Amino acid sequence: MMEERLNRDRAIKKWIFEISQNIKNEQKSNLKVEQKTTPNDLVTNMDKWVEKELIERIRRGYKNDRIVGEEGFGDTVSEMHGTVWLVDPIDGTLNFVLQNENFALMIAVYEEGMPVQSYIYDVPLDRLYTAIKDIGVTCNEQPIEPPSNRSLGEGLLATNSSILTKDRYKDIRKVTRKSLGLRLIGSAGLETVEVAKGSIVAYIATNLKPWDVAPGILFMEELGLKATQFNNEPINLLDNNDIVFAVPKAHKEIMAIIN
Ligand code: 2AM
Ligand code: CA
Ligand code: CA
Ligand code: CA
Repeated sequence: MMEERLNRDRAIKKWIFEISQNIKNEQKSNLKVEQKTTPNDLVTNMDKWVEKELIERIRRGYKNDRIVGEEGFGDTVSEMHGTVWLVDPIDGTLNFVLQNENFALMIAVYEEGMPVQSYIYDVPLDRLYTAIKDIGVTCNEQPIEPPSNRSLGEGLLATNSSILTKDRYKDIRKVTRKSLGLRLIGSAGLETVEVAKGSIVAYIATNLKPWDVAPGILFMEELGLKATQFNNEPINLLDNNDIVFAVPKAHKEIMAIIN
C-alpha cells in the first residue's frame, strides 16, 4: 500500500512539473478567457488544457480510478468508493488572468473516501506543497511542522470575497473583529497552505467546490488542524461546502460564534 502511494507520488510530481512548465511558457497574449456563470467565474484555454493533460496521464497509469475535474473532462462521481482523484487545474483563475501570480495546480487522491495524497503547487513561486497520509506535510521536500495552536486574537484570518458581500454570513464580522486582521488571496488552495504554515490561524470560505477543498483536508489532518463545515460536520466531497480550516483554538472560537 505504502509502496503504491510512493510510486504515485513520484508520478504526480513529474506531471506537475511538466505541465506547469507549459503554464509558465504560454504567451499571455494567446490566452482565451471565457465567462462560465458570472463575470468573476472564468475559465481559460489553459485551465482546460491542464485538466485534459492531467486526466490523460492519470487514465494511462491508473485505469480503474475515477477522476473529478473542475472543467468537466473527468467522470461523474456520486460516491467515493475505490480510488478517486480530484483535480483543480488552476486554482485562482481570476488571479492567473489578472495578476499572473497567486494561483496553484491542485491534485488530491482519495481511497475509499479517505484522503491519502494531496498536492498544491504554487506555479509562479515554484513551491510544491504535499501532504501524504501518515507521513506529513512538506514544501519543496522540506517538512512543515504543525503551527502553534493560537486563538483568533493572536492571529490573522483569511476568507473569500463572497462571504463579505452576502448578508447571510454577517457573523464573519464578529469573527474578524476577534482576529488581528483579515487577508484575501483568492486561491482556496494557497489560503489553505497559509493555515498549514501558520501564517494565518483560520481560512473561512463559503460555497467551495469539492476540488477546492479536497487537498486541504489532508494538510489539516496531518498537522493536527481542523477541517469542517460551518456546522462543525465533516466536509462532504460530493457537494459544495462552507468550510473552516483552522488551528484547533481558533476553530473552537469560530464555531462558538457562527453556530
Ligand atoms: P477557481 O479559481 O479554481 O475557480 C476564490 O475566492 C477561490 O474560490 C478560488 O480558489 C476559486 O477557485 C474558488 N471558487 C469556487 N467557486 C467559485 C466561483 N463560482 N467563482 C469564483 N471563484 C470560485
Ligand atoms: Ca473556476
Ligand atoms: Ca478552485
Ligand atoms: Ca480552477
